[in-house]
Amino acid sequence: MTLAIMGAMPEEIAPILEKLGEYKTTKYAGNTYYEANYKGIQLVIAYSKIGKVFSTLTATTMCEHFGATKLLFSGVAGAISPKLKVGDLIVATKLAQHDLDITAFGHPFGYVPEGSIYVEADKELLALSKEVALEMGKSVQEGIIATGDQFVADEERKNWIGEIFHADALEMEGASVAVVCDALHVPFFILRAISDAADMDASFSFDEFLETSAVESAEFVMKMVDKIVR
Ligand code: 3QA
Repeated sequence: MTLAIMGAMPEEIAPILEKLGEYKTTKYAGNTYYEANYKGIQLVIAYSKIGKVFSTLTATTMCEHFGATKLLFSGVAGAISPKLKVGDLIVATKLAQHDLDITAFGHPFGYVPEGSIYVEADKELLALSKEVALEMGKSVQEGIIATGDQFVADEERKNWIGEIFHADALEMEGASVAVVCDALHVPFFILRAISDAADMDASFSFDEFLETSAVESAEFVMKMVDKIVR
């Protein structure tokens, strides 16, 4: 089995690479992929670069070129739900693209023909994450994540995304990874630790908490890997 672990930014996968120590490095289509043997399974790890297009390329490459049969995403997100504070973890139950808009034709936001507004995460991986949360004594929220090619630093935009998509957090890669994995029938799991509240202070908060929140997320994802291996 090959398990993919993906992030968008270098900071999001650095804590994972640190845990592995030894790995093989391959360049492919403008990204670096790290392959390692971990407790008897193959891991392929990469950061995509920011946004839906790069994350689509990386998720596709991990599945189609490196043969990943499960994909875990680890990273940070902006909070929409006031219950989510910096450092808190959110597991996506389903994801939507908040910037996909053909409403001029009477379609709802996030929808295009032959697509769907939401893509649901793998139920088994969600169940596993509950076990991990219990064992770690961590409170992990499940919720809807909205994705778009925009760093949201605006209360109004954030609230709009929250209302239209019932989203609890937002980021820039989850839904595109979800679309790829869903289309290729690869079970996926998207985990994010909050780095900011997508408001006017978002960029400062993000800069301050990117690293610590990325570590929170990475530690949880590695516990997930340990569960999958057993
Ligand atoms: C945005 C990163 C992108 O990969 C999405 C972080 C956290 N808070 C967010 C918010 N709106 C949208 N997404 C997020 N990730 C980084 S842009 C700054 C890059 O700096 C999730 C996320 N409020 C690079 C140095 O110049």
